[in-house]
Amino acid sequence: MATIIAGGLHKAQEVVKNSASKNKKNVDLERDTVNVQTKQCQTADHGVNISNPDNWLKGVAPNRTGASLLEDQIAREKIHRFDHERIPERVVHARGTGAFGNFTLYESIEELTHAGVLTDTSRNTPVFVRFSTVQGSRGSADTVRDVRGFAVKFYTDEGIWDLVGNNIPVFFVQEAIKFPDFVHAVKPEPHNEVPQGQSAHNNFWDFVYLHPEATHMVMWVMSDRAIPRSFRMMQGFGVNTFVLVNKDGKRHFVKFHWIPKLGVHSLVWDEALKLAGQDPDFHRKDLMEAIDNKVYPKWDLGIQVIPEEKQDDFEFDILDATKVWPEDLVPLRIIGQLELNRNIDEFFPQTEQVAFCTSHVVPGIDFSDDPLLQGRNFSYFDTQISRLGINWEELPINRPVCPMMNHNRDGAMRHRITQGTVNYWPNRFEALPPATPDEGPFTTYPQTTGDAGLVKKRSLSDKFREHHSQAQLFFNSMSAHERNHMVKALGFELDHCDDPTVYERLAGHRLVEIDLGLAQKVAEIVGAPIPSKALRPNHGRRAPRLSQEEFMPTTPTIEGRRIAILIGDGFDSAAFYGMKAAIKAAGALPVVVGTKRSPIFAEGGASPSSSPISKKGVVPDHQYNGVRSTLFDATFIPGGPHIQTLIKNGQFRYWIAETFGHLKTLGGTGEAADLLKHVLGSEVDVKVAAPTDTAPVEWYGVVTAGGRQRAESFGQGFEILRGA
Ligand code: HDD
Repeated sequence: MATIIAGGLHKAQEVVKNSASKNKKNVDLERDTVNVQTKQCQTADHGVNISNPDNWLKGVAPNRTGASLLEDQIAREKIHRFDHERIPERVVHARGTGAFGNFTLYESIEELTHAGVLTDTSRNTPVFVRFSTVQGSRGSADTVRDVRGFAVKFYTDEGIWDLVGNNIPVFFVQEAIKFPDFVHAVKPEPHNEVPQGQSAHNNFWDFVYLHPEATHMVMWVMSDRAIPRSFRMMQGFGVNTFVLVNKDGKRHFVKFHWIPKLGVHSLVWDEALKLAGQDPDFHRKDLMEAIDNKVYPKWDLGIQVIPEEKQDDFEFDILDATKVWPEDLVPLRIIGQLELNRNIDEFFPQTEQVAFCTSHVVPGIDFSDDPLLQGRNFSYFDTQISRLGINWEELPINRPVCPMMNHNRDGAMRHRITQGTVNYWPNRFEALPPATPDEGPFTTYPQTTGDAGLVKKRSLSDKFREHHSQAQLFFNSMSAHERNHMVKALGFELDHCDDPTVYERLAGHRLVEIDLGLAQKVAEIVGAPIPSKALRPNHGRRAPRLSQEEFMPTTPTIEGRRIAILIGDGFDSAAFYGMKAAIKAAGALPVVVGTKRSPIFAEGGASPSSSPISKKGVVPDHQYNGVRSTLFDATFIPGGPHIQTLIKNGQFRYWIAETFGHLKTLGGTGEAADLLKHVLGSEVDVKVAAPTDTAPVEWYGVVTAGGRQRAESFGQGFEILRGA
């Protein structure tokens, strides 16, 4: 993966220096940023220089080691500090990674809100984004089947706005009070703490059966959305229903969406499984690498808006987080762009200590009565106290970039020193008075209940009780291969449930509520009685944009993709350099994988004289045993006599077969066709492409059938692998 340290200065720090004038949060963080790569000598935490950080002070007799002395305050400090390095991991979303960036607006939505961040098109609002998985603990793998968190902290001129969303637009439960039950059920089981990073176990599926409101979300989690190719290639959703308030005090209901410019793409399940072992940090490294290579990930911000007077016009309750607002009913409007362009400097003080809070909104944005959101607004602040202490908002990553001043004081680890003799309001100096209307304070929308007969009840409105219509809508909207993947995902998960009550009820009841064919297929796979009757008719409706295939970029692109080039001694240098340059020119990352990591020479013994490394040969980025095809989006093999070496090597043959099996593009020139045909057999379609501007050598494009037929060729890929 990419080199992180460049000439002593982290690349991210160079960006800070360059963009310091533009990004207020970068400037703010510089106050607390130091660089370890200086020649300053080590000191103790209280500043005293230390000459021996390696040996504990001892009472030493001649030629003896001697007893270690408790007196050694330097050794004790080092051990004390170490003993207390860990803080509680997040109770959910423990595994994650973050990056800095900016948010800009394409257009003002001042008719909907008076929030500066959504109306001032000249602003460049700093952001910090943390992506995460939900179930696994901090050290779990990135590519597990799970929901991904997509939490955005906007450092606006009016304070922090935290939009804490996921890559799936709906949620498992409707009431916040159900969240602990849900999390207990999905997390490792209490008696043995198994499984890690998976929902494939009895308790989760038992919960799903017993909570029909989880059905819709479960369909999404069993779809390809739950195994994204990259954080850069997934959608984000605020999920909850928020409120926008304009300067005239009128409110609209709103849902927020992030749409990736690179399109929405997923791994196939076999890749996800292998990557979890081969490179558990796959997504984390992918994000850092893209930013280091200046292929900055970008998302459009979209909003769906429902005016207050239309809130009852839908068959679902618009405050129900288990429902989407179908885009044919509530169109999506694109208003702004998020770009991530700076990697973190240090994981703990930034990604681990960043603390999001759904209750952090800015004037012009407010909360609806969405019952899940109301509960979240209590929970996040509370959990940060347990993770970080009461002064968590003072930490550099969490503090706002606008002025912050009030009479809240003290608590463990208070940093701020406030001068003056009063710490209460009102006071005789009129110090820190409340904001006047001209100072743009946050004012809660003066909502009236409108109900004369208001009673206190633990309940939800009637529309919250319909749980299957949108699950059907989602399933109906999938392409054939997406459905096929869902059948397999359900098969995998339920195979890990050994309690027949769990898998029989799921297949025989819950899935039959969605689609009889789906239930029958899954029942057969997992050994449950095969249902014969649908429990409800399929309404047959579809919403195309629920399928991630609808999010392909309008112009196909390989930008930001990792492409392996396989070589051994005797490769064709014209093809190698030509394709490498073409890959770079298209914004992708060529990674050379060789038979060894010492210099490899082209056919004829040397690389062309135009190459700076001609005399030394090509030093590959990796040798073949250090990486696997799963880490790349495509593979290119230049022709030349080296093909004979590759053909004889089982691992290179497996590389070709596996790439084919995972439906990725294989390309080659000249003799490379022999390798491809040797491994993949004659049935596969080896297409010869003419040289183009971006691919200036004649090359063979192979092999997978394109587009929607890809899924079907998946099995075929492995058939051929077995035959090879
Ligand atoms: Fe949550 C973390 C997203 C419902 C309670 N949640 C957390 C994170 C994300 C979400 C992305 C990680 C933030 C980070 O990177 O630090 N949560 C959601 C979404 C939900 C949702 C999209 C449904 C709309 N969450 C939800 C409910 C509750 C919580 C209903 C409690 C009543 N969530 C938490 C938490 C966490 C959290 C326990 C753990 C760590 C943290 O807050 O900071 O408070």
